[in-house]
Amino acid sequence: MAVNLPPHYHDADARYKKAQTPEDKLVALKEMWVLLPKHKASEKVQAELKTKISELTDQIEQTKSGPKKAAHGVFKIPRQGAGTIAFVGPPNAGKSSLLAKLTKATPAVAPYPFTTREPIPGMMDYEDTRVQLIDLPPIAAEHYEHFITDITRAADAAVLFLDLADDDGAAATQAVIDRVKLARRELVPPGTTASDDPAIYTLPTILVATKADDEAADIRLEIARETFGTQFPLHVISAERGDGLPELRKALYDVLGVMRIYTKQPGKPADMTSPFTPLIGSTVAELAGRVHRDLEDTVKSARVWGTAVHDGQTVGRDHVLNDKDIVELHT
Ligand SMILES: Nc1nc2c(ncn2[C@@H]2O[C@H](COP(=O)(O)OP(=O)(O)OP(=O)(O)O)[C@@H](O)[C@H]2O)c(=O)[nH]1
Ligand SMILES: [Mg+2]
Repeated sequence: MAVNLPPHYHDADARYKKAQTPEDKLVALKEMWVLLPKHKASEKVQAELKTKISELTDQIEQTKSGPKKAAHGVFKIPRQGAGTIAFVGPPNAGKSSLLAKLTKATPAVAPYPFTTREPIPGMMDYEDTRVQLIDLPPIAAEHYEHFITDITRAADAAVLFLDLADDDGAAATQAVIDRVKLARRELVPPGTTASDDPAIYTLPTILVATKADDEAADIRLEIARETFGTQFPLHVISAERGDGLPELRKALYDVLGVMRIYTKQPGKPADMTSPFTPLIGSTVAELAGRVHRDLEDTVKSARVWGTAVHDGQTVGRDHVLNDKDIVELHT
């Protein structure tokens, strides 16, 4: 879709391109953000601009906090699967234990805090899709690894942990929310619209209360519900006994807000083994862009088998697809 941009926007864009310092670039980008018309047709430009502003803000702050801490991109983890979910939580809460339960990854687990020092990815199978989970070092008021800021921006959602074996579990979890906020990461319930401030990165979040097998877990769970019950969807689990894990797997897939679309070639059966996973509400053109970059512009129509269509019905490039549709793209 074409976006009509006001002339001042192009002036700011020119200043951005000429700017020599990150600070000047950021000023120009923020002007562009204010001038950009915010509607459906400009969604892609909005997203690109937001990412640039967020990245540059992080970069400037990391440089300020000393060259040693500006470890930009040291732990860049390539995205894989239907989406990426970052584990944020207090020390010793059972983050690595959960990763070990849900994926084939083998992180160190130990009965003392600060065991995990680096991000550790793992792939969780969910039906015929896979979700990338990233275990992270613990977060506390006085303990924050700066690379977490980068890893969380690259994530689509977060799991926030609460330790039901710890009397101070709720306070420790609140400290995590507050600490990531200082790094401009806002943990919000799924379905919340993103912050208007492009420097703030919004992460749809599921709260996971761990160690439900602990003998005093029930009373601490009451406190957790009172503190966070309305703030985030809550899942109560025990990595040790396996309680709540099937439900959590589903929630981790659902929080990504994607659907499964199977593609087929004309005259051939559909490939039902590895679906594409565009965001719910995506059109034929958006799916085509995931199949191949160039296809997003060149696709003209599609034949669709699934819900809301007759089998094999021909639809246009702006047709909105539904979960589990089978699609044959035509250029
Ligand atoms: N009782 C019980 N203990 C658990 C459970 N999950 C983890 N633990 C224990 O909690 C301790 C910490 O587990 P980790 O998985 O290392 O916790 P973490 O959050 O990754 O810890 P850090 O990396 O240090 O932040 C270990 O002794 C685990 O065995 C559980 O479901 N029940
Ligand atoms: Mg750990």
